[in-house]
Amino acid sequence: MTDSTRVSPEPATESPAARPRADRYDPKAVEPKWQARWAQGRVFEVDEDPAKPKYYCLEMFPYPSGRIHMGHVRVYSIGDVIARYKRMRGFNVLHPMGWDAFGMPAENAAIKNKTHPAEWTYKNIGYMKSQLQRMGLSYDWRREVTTCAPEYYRWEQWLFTRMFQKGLAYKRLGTVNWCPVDETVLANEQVEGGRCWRCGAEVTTRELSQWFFRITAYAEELLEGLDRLTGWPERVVTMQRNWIGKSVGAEIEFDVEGSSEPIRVFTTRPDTLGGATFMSLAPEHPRVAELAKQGGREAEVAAFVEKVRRQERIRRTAEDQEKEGVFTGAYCVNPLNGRRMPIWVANFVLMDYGTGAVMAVPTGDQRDFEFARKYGLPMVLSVTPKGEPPLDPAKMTEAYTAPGVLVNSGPFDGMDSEAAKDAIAEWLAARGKGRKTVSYRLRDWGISRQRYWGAPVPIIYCPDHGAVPVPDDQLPVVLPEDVEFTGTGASPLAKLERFVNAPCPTCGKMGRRETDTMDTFVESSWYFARYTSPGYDRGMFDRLKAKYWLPVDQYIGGVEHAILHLLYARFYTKVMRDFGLVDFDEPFTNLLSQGMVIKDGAKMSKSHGNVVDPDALIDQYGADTARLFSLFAAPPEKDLEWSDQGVQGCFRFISRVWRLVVEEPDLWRDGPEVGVSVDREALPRELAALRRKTHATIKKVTDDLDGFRFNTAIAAIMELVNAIYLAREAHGTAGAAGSVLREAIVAVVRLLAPFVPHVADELWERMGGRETLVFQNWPTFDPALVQADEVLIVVQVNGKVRSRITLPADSPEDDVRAAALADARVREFTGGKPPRKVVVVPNKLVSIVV
Ligand code: ANZ
Repeated sequence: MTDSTRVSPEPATESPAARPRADRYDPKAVEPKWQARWAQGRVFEVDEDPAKPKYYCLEMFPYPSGRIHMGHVRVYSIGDVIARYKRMRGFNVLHPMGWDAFGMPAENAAIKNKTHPAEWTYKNIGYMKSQLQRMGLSYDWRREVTTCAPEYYRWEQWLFTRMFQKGLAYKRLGTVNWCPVDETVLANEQVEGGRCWRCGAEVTTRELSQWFFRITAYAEELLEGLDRLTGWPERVVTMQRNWIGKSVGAEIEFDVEGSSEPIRVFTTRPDTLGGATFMSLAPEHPRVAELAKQGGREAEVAAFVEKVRRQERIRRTAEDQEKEGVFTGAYCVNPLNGRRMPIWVANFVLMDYGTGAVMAVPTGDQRDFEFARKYGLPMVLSVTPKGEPPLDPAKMTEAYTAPGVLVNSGPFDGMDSEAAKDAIAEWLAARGKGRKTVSYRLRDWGISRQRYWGAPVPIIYCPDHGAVPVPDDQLPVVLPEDVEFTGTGASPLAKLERFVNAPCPTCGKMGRRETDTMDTFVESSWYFARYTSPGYDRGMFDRLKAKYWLPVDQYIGGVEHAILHLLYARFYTKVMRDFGLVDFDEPFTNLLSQGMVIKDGAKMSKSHGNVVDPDALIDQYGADTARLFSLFAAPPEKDLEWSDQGVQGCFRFISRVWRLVVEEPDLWRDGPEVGVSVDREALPRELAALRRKTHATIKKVTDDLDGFRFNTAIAAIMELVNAIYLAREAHGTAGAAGSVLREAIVAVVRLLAPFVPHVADELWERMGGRETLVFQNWPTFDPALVQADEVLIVVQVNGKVRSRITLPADSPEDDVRAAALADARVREFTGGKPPRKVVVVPNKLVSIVV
């Protein structure tokens, strides 16, 4: 359980209805007023200011689907608290917002409702922007970036042409989802349970020529860089590491009987080579047909390959998947011992990993073990446990995969298996039969989409010059607007002759324009840089401005983007760096991955029918309550369980703070910033305690905000508010009590400013504060008062120090005496007997005489 659930925001007994109406907290009056003031004062607009430290706070921008949902409320509240807090700490804060505006839903809507994707998208943007503005988020709206605007994707096309010239963008065959009924390519999102989202037909795959970004060229750097991302959650770093999937091993060549072309395998266990008894090829391996022909088993092999093609890729590699294969009839030769090895085709070998060929070692690898048992293939031991009699392959029930010593391995017999990995790789290398190598799971990034609503790939195919990049002065290649959406056949762009027919930029001969558009992940790979100079028309961004603002100091977004978006943005950053556009390696110094919003045990979503509409929430309680609840109900990285009572509690808490200020106008006669001028010694105990609590709370909220523990920060403010009510009841508001209360209430309002900015500004104004809290300094605490919260008291027995006890400062003398006498160390010396004399020096010393 978190701290925040232990502190009840408000005793349920107090009823706001008891107050006269004019004094009531009314977010409908407060919030629009302050939103207008902020906009008028342009308080969130920032420019480069070398005199101030910069802070770039960024939340992942939304897809303009139509309306914001509670997940948006949560992530944007988190980002806004950080931005507002850093502003109060004196940073020059860049906090922008924009729209990830290309993508399938707009096109699907066009097919269904006959509205143009652009119209649908811009309408949604307009509405969602008004929703975000109602939340009082502190964005510099001048910097709004919309990725479907030609002025944005122009620069993406510009970089594409550079990447093409450097070989970082290239075209090759790739697999796409294909609907045989609509005769169209489907995006992954359009495949629902293996069927076409539109017509329900079973989806098949097709090989199409596609564009790729060579992200694998950066595999090692993307992996290594993870070690330096100390501001990222460990779990995201681990997910990226696994996705890149580096394996160190060897490539080994096996001569094929009756062929001059050897087959290369990739293995992480060259030490097991002596136990390799057959070879397994991926069904898609280019040598399969030739070998089956040579082995006279063409029909069997072709039937098997066709069957595997229909199996899903994930299924093929799952551990419980039945291992299946077929013999090609051909043989190769083990380079270590000359053994003849049958060549098989197996469903669990994938073409896009390693070399698509595996040397099978049934005694060392579990899949090979099962495969060999099933098809009666030979088993030879090569690694066996150290210091034990060798295993007997006939009696093994599973493969032996741990390290051990080598047997049946010729010159390497008796060698430690770990040492043998290198030794065998070197032995092979010396004979031209292999070499040490590294393999990555990471694949090149397929960016081609056979869709309309995306940035066109800026290439023209010329009969003489092949693929020619569109020159800079012809960019952007603008997406034509007057197209027809049927959802069937080729992409709408391919049917548009006006678009397709284009002269070759090199020779002027009529060519054909590329009709593929780019994956929307390309736009989101660099938008953070565009915010630094959104209107810039001489490049992707103004380098000087980018130099001031970048990299992003704090990035915030859902963990569902832990791999692809964050990996692509890291890759793109390194590409931009290598083109001299930026001078850093990583785009996001710190990352916060917020949890989901849950209701009734399930993720809040339309499909679960448990959605709470942010508009309704704001209508009823106001944006400040919506923000406060989404920050209070859970730590940011955990899931947030929706609770109507929690929302009401947050509203009541704000009302309670409101009353503290408006019920005591006399406290504010001289404004909020009058210091506390009271004789500390003369303060009644509760008031001294309240002062300490005020300063301790400032310290705690500051520490918690630095650590993004928003929920415990809010809980601490709630506790302070409770203490203020108690002190006011006991001591009234006159004289010294008034000045201590004032100090406490002022602290509450200022500490609340990042969380509930509208009501905080309103109260600040009612207290006589100047302007808005946006630019007020963050409150500071008196370290002496914070330390004094607890004191260390020395306990002497007969004049000698025997123990030390910690007690709340200013504890009553009786409490101190009792605690000292009960201390275990003290009792050793008093023998538990009643003392002759006890002297208490407050907050310092207890002297016991026995
Ligand atoms: C022989 C061997 C013996 C292997 C042994 C393992 C254990 P990781 O660690 O994931 O990189 N392999 C290689 N390419 C493959 C492909 N395209 N599809 C399926 N499996 C493939 O795995 C590397 C190991 O996976 C390689 O090492 C190879 O099997 C298999 F006792 O080679 B090994």
